[in-house]
Amino acid sequence: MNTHAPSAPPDGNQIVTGLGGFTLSKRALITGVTGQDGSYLCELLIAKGYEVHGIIRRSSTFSTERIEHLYHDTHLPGVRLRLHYGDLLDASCLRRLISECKPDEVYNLGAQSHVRTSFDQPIYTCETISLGTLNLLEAIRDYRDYTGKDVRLYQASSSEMFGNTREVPQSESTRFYPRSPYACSKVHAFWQTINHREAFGIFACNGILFNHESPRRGETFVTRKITRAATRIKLGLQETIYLGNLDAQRDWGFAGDFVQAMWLMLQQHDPDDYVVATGESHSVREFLNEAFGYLDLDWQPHVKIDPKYFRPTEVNVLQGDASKARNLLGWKPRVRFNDLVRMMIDADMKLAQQEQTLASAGFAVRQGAGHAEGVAVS
Ligand code: NAP
Ligand code: F7E
Repeated sequence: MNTHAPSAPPDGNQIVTGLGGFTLSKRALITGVTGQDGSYLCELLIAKGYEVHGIIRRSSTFSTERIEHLYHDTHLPGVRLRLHYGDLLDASCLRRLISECKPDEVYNLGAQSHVRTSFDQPIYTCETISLGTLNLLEAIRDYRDYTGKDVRLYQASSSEMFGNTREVPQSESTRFYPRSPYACSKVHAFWQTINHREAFGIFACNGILFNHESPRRGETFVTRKITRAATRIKLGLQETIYLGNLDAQRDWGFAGDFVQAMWLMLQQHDPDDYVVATGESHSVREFLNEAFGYLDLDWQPHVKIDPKYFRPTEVNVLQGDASKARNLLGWKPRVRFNDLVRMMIDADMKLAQQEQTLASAGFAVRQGAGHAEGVAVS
């Protein structure tokens, strides 16, 4: 494996000096590299001069759309992103990848991350999140025990763990009350991470991240479902969007800001757990107002309620208090709610315009998740 940095990374912090005065870049291993956060984190780490290794699942179609712009033929010199097949459920593969990649930092972002889906697939959700995290922690522990090399771990914990709490805003000291198989699994992974830290001295941090969105957000999460539908409605490609609970409130931030906090946690002297949030909470209804309003549209005639999008147990209000991250990590969000909505609408408008061009040329156009309700469980 080529570990030599081809050129000086922009952030001098990230250089470690090897034997003989070579500069070696830090190495990171990311699970969930093909997801929304994985793609932003990959960009951040590459910009900081890291050599990034990503674990992808084998699939009959490509799942690398979000990181295509970062991927180059690994036969070329100086390549910074390398992809490996693997799965969080495959413990032996994780062990092998850690001993081959020799990462300084591991970011565990892989998960069945859809809360509504977790009610339909609770066991699979639990396996990927709870067992998957434990598989990774154990691989790191064994690697450290055999080689003496410390590996730092970031665990993607979630505000969903606060669930039905009555405390607003929620901070690191708020009691968890998970309300879905997804959230229960994340609570298990959260404590497993802390236990490996306390029992085995692993440098492992939980980032308790509140909802964060972007133009790369999966199309069945409510924000992207709305921005995809609103732009398609604006161009006459779609008439209606079917949604569930419009009263739920979320603290929505920008994924590009949130991955900075992940990295900062692993640069500290001691491992710890941090809430990462904007501190601002809005309802799904307000998101609709903002998104359709930006397009000079009234959302009401276009939105229909479909009970299948209600959750058996809902999380009503999430609003984070990220004082600890602000004070200890120096982290703060740059993108506020209105700008986030506009960023997503602007990006989806480009997509809708491409679809319109294709449609007018007689090509079949893929329908947005907000329209293809028959298939998508969102
Ligand atoms: P996402 O877009 O849904 O991406 C999930 C990633 O996990 C994908 O790369 C997926 O691979 C991978 N994955 C799924 N099952 C896997 C398995 N068994 N083994 C290995 N990889 C697997 O999620 P995200 O929004 O980027 O979120 C990243 C992490 O943060 C997740 O753990 C999520 O639960 C957590 N989180 C997210 C938020 C948020 O608001 N975004 C907030 C708090 C916590 P494929 O591409 O092959 O499906
Ligand atoms: O739902 C309501 C829904 O699916 C937000 C994941 O990244 O953030 C995300 O989980 C709210 C809920 O995200 C629809 O009932 C109404 O109250 O966009 P969502 P989520 O469940 O908050 C957390 C922090 C994570 O950790 C997760 O990985 O919107 N809602 N109507 C709807 N939601 C969806 N998906 N679809 C609807 O039609």
